[in-house]
Amino acid sequence: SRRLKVSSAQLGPINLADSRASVVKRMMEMLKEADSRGSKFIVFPELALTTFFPRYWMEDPNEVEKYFESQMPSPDTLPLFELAREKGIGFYLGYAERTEEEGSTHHFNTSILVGPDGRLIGKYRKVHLPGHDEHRPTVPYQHLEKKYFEVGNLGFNVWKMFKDEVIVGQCICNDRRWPETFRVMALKGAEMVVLGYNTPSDNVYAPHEPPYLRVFHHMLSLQAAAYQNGIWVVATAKAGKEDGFWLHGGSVIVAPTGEIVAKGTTEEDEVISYDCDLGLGEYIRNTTFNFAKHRRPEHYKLISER
Ligand code: CDT
Repeated sequence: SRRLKVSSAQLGPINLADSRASVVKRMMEMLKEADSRGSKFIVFPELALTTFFPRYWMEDPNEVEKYFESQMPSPDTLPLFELAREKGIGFYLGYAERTEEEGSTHHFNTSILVGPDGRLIGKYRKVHLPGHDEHRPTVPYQHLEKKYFEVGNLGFNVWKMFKDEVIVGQCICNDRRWPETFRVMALKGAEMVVLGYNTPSDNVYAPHEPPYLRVFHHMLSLQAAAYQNGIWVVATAKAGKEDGFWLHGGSVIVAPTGEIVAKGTTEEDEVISYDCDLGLGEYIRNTTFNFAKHRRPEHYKLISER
């Protein structure tokens, strides 16, 4: 059967004082660990190179720019790309992207898929940007993704990876809470969807929501998405307390049956791995969720209109 050994490489906290080079070093250590387990594909978190900076209100555009990458690989990330290529490992990486397009500068919350040969295979720019764009002086921290990023302009796509053995889709953090994200990629043939996330343990808009419920909603979304589309889902956290601001862990690998087959137990740098049977989702996609046979898109029109 077709198999792919996958690892999720969760990062513990990245504080404001931590350099990109120090973070890349941590990622390289985890890549070596994944390699020693025989993994061929590693999923790193969203905005993996810096602290989760959208929690900070910044008025000076030059201060904001410090968190963005204008090229990838960048000088700081190049050693990670080189090590991955040397080991023949593909990966997913999230970062803040600054790009010049049609004569103006744009900022996106971006992820890329890199093949085991070091080639850039695919890019995704986050579509569902949570939070707000105005300063909220009364809350303990901000969630300014709507201020610092534009809505992604590339849509939800899928790519053939590993000698065309598997069709992989990618998304980022809040996208995982929206069923449409996974359904569009599944309709394009995705067999595995990978993503990174930074999720505060408390809900700044609803302080009564306890941390356990935040983790439950995270798992619920991923498990439902995996089962309802017959796909593997790999989700990787940036976790722990970044300068005191708590992000929950719970990195997981979910089978197309909706079952969790590997799960992180810490909020620190941690690698979890699983040898995925890529054919496992076929029976689901051929029976209960046989899209061609059973979907009724004529009754779903409202979804794309509103
Ligand atoms: N990074 C990210 O998208 N985090 C959001 C937090 C939402 S609370 C404003 C998430 O959905 O996990």
